[in-house]
Amino acid sequence: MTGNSQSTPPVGSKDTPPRIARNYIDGRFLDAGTPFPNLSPVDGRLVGQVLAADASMVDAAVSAARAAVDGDWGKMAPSERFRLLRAVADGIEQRFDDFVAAEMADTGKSLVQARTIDIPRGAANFRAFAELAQARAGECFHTHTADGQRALNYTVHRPLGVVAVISPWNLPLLLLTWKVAPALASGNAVIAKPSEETPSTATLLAEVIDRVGLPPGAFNLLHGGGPGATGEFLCTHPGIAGVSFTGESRTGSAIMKSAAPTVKKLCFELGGKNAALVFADSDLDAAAAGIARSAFTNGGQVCMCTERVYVERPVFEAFVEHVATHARALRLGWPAESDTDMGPMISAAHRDKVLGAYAQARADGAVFVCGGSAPHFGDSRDAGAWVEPTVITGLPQQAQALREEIFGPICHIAPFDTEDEAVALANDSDFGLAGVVWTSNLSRAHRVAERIQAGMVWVNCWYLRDLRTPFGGVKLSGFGREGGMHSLDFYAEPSTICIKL
Ligand code: NAD
Ligand code: 6OD
Repeated sequence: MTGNSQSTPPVGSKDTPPRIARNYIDGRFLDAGTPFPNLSPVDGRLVGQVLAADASMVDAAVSAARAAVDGDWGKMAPSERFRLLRAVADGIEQRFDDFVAAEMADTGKSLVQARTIDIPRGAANFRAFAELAQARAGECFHTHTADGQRALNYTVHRPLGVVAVISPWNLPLLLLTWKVAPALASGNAVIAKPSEETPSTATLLAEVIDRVGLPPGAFNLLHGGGPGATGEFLCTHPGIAGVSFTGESRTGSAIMKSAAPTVKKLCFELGGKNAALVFADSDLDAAAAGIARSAFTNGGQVCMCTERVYVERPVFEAFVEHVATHARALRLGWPAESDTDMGPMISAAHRDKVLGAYAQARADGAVFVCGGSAPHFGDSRDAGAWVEPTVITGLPQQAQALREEIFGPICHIAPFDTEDEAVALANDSDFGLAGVVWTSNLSRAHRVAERIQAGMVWVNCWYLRDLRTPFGGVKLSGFGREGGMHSLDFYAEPSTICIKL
């Protein structure tokens, strides 16, 4: 998996010059676009320049994508399409080290995480959706009407046409390919817009796709910002049939408005304010380690991260200390060091937002059990976007830190007395993405999991994934589901064909 068989230098590594993230339209990398810098959140150094696509480049990408759907890509035998997608997975693996270096350079995430989660999933997404789309069956009915007519009714699945996929910065390749792979597998032409914070692995993906030889226009990559920029241009464009978006709930609301005049099909994976319930009968060592993992992985910058923890009162105090012990042990280090546990926030702006939430929690009366500020390193990382893993207690349920997504390495822990109270506290949120239950009582596990108003509930684990299962949220956490056939259902519409017999 780690062989770096091609010669391209890793993006933005210390010993290579900064690279330019170019747009990819109609099978060509373009030098056009307005440059903006990509800065490392580790120490503020320049990773590279990014070329933002303007409205005319969005038009060009939509025209190229349309031509691909109407031409070679649309007419290609599905088996050939699936072969190409598997070749993209192979191509990611052949350049595994380049992808890992690029993801670390943009985000500062640890080598271990990039190697074990982000990049393997980039390849796995292409394989999974090639297989699922290949296995997809239509419906078929022999129809006998009351007045004696007979017919054969069957369904075919048609791609939407040109789709835009817009992704965030926290799991850049994983979340972009989670959309690109099923969209292509379903026969759409895709215009991908990664976050402006994380252009590098998307650019490498375009290089892989180019080398694999998808027909020009089947996959296009546009860099740039959101409001009043590339993202909004895509969401208002009449040539785009659907938008799959992952990001903040507020952004989802803005995209809904942009897409409304042209009635685009939408799928939204939005923010979370996820709760974990820890019952006294659980394996408390496993639960504390699991809560720490679910709160601090990727610096708490994962949509399913647990920011609210409710613990059964008899074990509350010991449990708080147990989680804090895990938090204190986390090593904030250089991304490439193998013992680094946690990297920085994605940007100085996001660090300030997270520290602002810490300050608000303090003002609202939170007790800081550990963390609560920016670390001091005494080296160039002091110019980066770091915050300490933080455990707090003592806030009322209405405090801002328990209502709004922080998206940083923090969890608040509060006690509960009864199962009903625990469920009510978990559900007392405008969000409904994920939940976690820790218990060794099997009946309780089923009973409580079913009552949590969230798209995904993990019991005695967290972020254990099967790519065939539905993934998504309720309330402010979005609508529509990705994963398995649910993704394919979004990217293709069934059409019924009725043959009179
Ligand atoms: P964001 O909403 O700021 O940006 C996401 C993407 O949308 C970026 O590519 C951005 O350029 C684009 N964008 C922004 N405004 C736009 C507009 N008006 N029109 C079109 N595009 C626009 O989110 P972020 O800060 O990159 O990511 C963090 C957020 O994403 C958190 O809220 C997190 O919970 C959420 N998230 C959710 C999931 C999930 O599966 N539910 C997964 C990852 C992240
Ligand atoms: O693992 C996935 O498929 C997925 N969609 C993860 C989302 C993570 C959010 O930050």
